[in-house]
Amino acid sequence: MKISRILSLCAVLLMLLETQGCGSAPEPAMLNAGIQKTYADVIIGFAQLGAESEWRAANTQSIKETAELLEIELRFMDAQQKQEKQIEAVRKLIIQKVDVIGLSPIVETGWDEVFQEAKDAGIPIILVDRRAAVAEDMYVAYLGSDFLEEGRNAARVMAQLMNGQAKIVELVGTINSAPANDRYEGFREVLKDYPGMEIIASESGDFTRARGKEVMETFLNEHGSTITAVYAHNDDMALGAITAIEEHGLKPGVDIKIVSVDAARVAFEAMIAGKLNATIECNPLLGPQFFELALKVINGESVPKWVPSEESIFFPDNAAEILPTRKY
Ligand code: GZL
Repeated sequence: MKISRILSLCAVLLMLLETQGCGSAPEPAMLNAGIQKTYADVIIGFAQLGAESEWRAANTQSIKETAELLEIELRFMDAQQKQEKQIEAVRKLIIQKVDVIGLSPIVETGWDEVFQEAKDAGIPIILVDRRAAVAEDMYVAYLGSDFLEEGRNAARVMAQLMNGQAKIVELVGTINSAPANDRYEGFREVLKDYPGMEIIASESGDFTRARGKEVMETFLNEHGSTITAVYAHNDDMALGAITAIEEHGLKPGVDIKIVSVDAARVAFEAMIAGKLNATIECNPLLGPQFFELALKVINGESVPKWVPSEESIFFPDNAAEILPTRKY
C-alpha cells in the first residue's frame, strides 16, 4: 500500500479518535500531513447578503475576481437582502457539500440553527465582513472591520470638524446588522466627551441611497436648519442625504457638514465637489484574504479568530489626488 494512502488512513483514524475523545488531539497540521489540498482541489461556497450598496458591489467583485484568478470553483449565491434567503443559500451549500462556507450575515441574530447544520455536516464557516451573534465555536474565523472603531473615528472627526458644537442627525445602517449596531455604539462612546455635540434624530436608511434620501427629507422637514451635521453609516446614505439637502435649498458640506463611512469612490467624488466632509474607510476588498483563510482552514492549519481589515480616514483636501488610486 502506498505511503500516502497509509498517511491518509492514519489522519482519518486520528481524526476519529479525536472526535471520540480518545487520545490526545494532535496538532491540526499533523492531521493533514500528506493530504494538503490546493485551490484546484476545493469547492468554496459564499452566501452574499445582497447588492444594496457600492461597498457590497465591490465586496462581491473582489470575491468573484479572486476566485477566477485562483481558478477556484466558487458557488456564489445572492440573498437579495433577505435573511431567509441567506439561510436557504447556506442550506443549499451544505447539500452541495462545499469545503467551506463564507457569508456576510445580513443581521447579527437568527443563525444558530443553520450554523449548527453546517457544523453537523463538518463544513467550517468563515464570517466575512459582518459578524453573527453566535457562540465562537460555530464559526472558524471572522474576516472584517472593527465597526466600533469606525463609529469612534466618525465622532472624533465630526467633533474636530464642528469644534465640539453640533446638532446631529444620524442615518443608521440595516437594523440589527453588526456594522449598524457598532457604528451606532462607537459614535456615542466618543460623543460622551463632547457635551456640545447632540444627536437630535436617528433613523435607519438601510444602507441604501434611496432610503437615505427619504430619511434625510423627514429630518429636514422636522428640524430644518437646526441640523448642522449628518452622521451616515455608509456613503450611499450620505449621497442620498446630499440630494435631500440640496433639494431643501441648503448646501451639503457647507450649511450641513457630513461624515460617512466606507470611503467608496462616490465619496471621493462628493468630497471633491465640496459636498462631503470626511469618509471613514471600511475595506470591501476581502476576496484574497477570504480564500487564503479558507484554504488554511481546509488544510487544518490554525487561523486567528479575527482577521481585521486595515483602514484609514479620508478628507477633501487630497481626495482628487487619491481618487485615481481607489479600487472601489
Ligand atoms: C460594512 C458593510 C456595510 C457597508 C455598507 O462592512 O457590511 O454594508 O458599510 C454595506 O455600505 O451595505
